[in-house]
Amino acid sequence: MRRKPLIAGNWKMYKTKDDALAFIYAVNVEVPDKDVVESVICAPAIFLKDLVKREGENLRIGAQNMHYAEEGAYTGEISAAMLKSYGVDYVIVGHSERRAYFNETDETVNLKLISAVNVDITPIVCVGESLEIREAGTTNQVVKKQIEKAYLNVSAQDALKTVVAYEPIWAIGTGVTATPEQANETIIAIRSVIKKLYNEEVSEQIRILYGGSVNTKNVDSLLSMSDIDGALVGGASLDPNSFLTLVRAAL
Ligand code: G2H
Repeated sequence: MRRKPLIAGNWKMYKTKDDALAFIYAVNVEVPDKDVVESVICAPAIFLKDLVKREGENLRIGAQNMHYAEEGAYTGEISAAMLKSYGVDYVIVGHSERRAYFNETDETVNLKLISAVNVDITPIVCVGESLEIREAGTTNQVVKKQIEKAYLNVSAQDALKTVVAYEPIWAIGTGVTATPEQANETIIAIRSVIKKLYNEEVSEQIRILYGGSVNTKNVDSLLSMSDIDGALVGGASLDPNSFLTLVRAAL
């Protein structure tokens, strides 16, 4: 892999405060050098302040969602500037669970991407197809549309400040992983969309992760593929030893 690998845990709605702190204490000192592999934990919003306070030299903390507006009458929401003010460095945008259950659309993904980059938070922009689409053979067209809409009005310079996560919906939390070849093939297609939107430099430099039932057993084969730059990991990121194994696989 020519691009710096990134392993991001997505805790989703798991753990209590004590669990979260125990994880950080266990993992912090063991995480490899951030100049070699970026290690990120995207935690529920309520834990962010405590986790950022305790993050070590090599671990970074991310949020799982944010609102796109700078500020306003949006009860219950959190802005990018609020996240930044607590030292949060990453945010997941457009995860399929948010698209499915919380009305996230390609349009809000685009606005959130722009808003995150504006305050120097790295958005991890999720795209991916349903099983129906995979079986119909239209994965590349669907993912192309998602990317084009997510990056609308985003300059090449700002696109380079983002990370893409390709997460086929049929592989999320199901135990069914896309084969390394399937994942790589779609990620190559995403890179060619980015090349068309911008240029070769952006498409070669932007990092694209795979997500969907990544675990300690399949991570090596996924990361060995030419265009997979890391992983967005749900279930297997909850246990400290499992997370560390995933991160070390990217070394
Ligand atoms: C996909 C992934 C993390 P899991 O949602 O974003 O979860 O690894 O549990 O499939």
